[in-house]
Amino acid sequence: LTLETTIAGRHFDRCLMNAAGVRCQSSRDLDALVQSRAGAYVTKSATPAPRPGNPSPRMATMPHGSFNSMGLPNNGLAYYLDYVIADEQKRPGKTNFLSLAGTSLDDNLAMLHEINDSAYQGFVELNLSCPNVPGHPQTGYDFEATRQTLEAVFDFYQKPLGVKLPPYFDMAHFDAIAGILNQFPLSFVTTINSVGNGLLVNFETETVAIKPKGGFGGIGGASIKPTALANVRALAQRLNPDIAVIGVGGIMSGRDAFEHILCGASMLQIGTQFGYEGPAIFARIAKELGDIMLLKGYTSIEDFRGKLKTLD
Ligand code: RRO
Repeated sequence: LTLETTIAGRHFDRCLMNAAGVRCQSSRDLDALVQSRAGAYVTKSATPAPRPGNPSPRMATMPHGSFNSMGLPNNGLAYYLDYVIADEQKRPGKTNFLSLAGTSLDDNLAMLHEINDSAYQGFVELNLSCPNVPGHPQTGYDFEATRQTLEAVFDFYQKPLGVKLPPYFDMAHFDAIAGILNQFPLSFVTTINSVGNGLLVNFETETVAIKPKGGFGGIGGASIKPTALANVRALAQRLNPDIAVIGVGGIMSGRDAFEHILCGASMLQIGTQFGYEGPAIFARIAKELGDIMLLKGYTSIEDFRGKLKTLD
């Protein structure tokens, strides 16, 4: 029995990794991911220069999830690019993910030029869906801006790249975004980012729960699994088969991982629950997923990936 997977011709020993943003900001965080049973890691979304992010409190726990408006705190592109290049030298042949989230198209293009000219061989996950930077709408909700971004990127960028998308909630929007993504040589799409701009109310204090943006923030964790599964499924059904779907949203158990794969995911990212549980989660979920596959008689994820049945 194997949990291996392939994305754009790159092999991964296990189809489990962290979701961008969670426990991946410092080299210490990233070292812990390297040491864990994750099949890969993704670095905290980078901007050209380091950013402190939004004022605290900027994260809250919920009974069935998480709530954040971090505001893109990160150590700047050079920090993450140095880390991933050094890691590739230490562990040749291992592919990882460098996440980028410039707050303008120019910032994204400047970072991609730097990466294109560097020794980095791995994947870039271009984040088109950060919900938490005041004054900056999520690019993924603007179909024309998304198309223009990808035009400008693929005009020069030569290395494997995918995009991190916000959740969509309408069949017409699934059609529209897939129609655009299919025009470009993307290696993967990662779906979904947090469900943006929810509002958490503290009943006792009659206040909002977090300080940035008047209390509005992105929802993660168990509560968003149905939305995540819908986005994985809808995109897997619409995208060119050479664009892999990376599933993220509400994975807390091997069963959740199994459901994401049934919907079409080739790789699974864990955010909220990785934040709560730490790097040991990857061994736990791998074991639980392996046990389910054994019980069902599957020996690789390709045996059931995308094979969710409908009732008609
Ligand atoms: O840093 C954040 O506030 C953040 C980002 Br960039 C993102 O893409 N998703 C999220 O939930 N938080």
